[in-house]
Amino acid sequence: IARQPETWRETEQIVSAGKGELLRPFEEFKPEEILFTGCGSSYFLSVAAAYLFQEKLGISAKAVPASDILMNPDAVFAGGRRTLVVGSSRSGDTTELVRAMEVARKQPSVRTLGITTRPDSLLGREGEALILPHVQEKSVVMTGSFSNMLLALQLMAGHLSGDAAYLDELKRLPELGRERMAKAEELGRIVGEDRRFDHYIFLGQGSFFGLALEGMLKLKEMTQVQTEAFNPLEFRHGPISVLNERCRVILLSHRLLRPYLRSLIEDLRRLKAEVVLIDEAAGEEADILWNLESGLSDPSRALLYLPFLHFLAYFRAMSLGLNPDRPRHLNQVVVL
Ligand code: F1P
Repeated sequence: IARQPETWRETEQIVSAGKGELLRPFEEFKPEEILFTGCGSSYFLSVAAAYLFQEKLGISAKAVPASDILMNPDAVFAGGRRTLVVGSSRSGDTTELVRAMEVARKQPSVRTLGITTRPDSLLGREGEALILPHVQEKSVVMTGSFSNMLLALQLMAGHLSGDAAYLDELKRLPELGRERMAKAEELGRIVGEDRRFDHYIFLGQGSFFGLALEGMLKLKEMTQVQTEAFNPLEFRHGPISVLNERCRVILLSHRLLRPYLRSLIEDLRRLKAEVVLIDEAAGEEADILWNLESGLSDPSRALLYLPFLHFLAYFRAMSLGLNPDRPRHLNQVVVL
């Protein structure tokens, strides 16, 4: 978890060195739509990436689970638009993802691009793929691969949009991440070890919804505790009924949420939940507030939230006497 910022620098160099080839599927093929796909964490980073691409490039982009492409390509590719499918997979061998990419390649107006950490995997060997070989994880649970694959996609969006300010912000991430690691670990420990709570809710707006899903999945995988993720205002439409004093809400703030933040936090606290707010500004009345003070815009800041989310799950697992690297019922690669 803690070495992530070191690996971000190398990802930036790999994308920068290979950008000619990497951007070709976008620039030559000129997709009308981009579909980001994957399974588990790799699907959740796709959720974040799709939002970012829409925001940065103004192109229609969405995330679909790889199994949707595999099981119903006619529905997924209905309309026959020129579509680029970007499939992410740490292992590069997850069955649904590998088969979904095969199915996609057979469609008339579809091109594919894979992202993986394993050069010798099925995804790494077939079709066009970006490989991040410096990110090798022993743990069953994915942490650094998530942030690095997401960063690679952010960098691509930066190069494609020609947004130099955005690229400069992304280049600062290794340094900013390193500076905030001790705080991420400390806060992850405080929140993770607090046994007053046994229900965790992660809320994230826009691209941060993908991060909320990732925080939820890490905690669920490592500890099997009850945990959910929602878009912040959607949470008010029904799910809010679960709140009580055993609920902890982790709120990943976003500039778009700012006009609604105060009343949302008031609602959550009135219903007895404790709120952990990670924000880029001070001033809101949360139970715990971490002001990141990164100076980064929202589309660049995503990676700074991840070590905290990972540490939270790690410390919760450790405090329960569980091995965070080897959760029950899980393997590094899910094959069908
Ligand atoms: C995807 C994934 C992980 C999850 C678990 C099983 O793997 O679902 O998100 O943590 O360990 O695999 P991949 O396709 O990215 O290798």
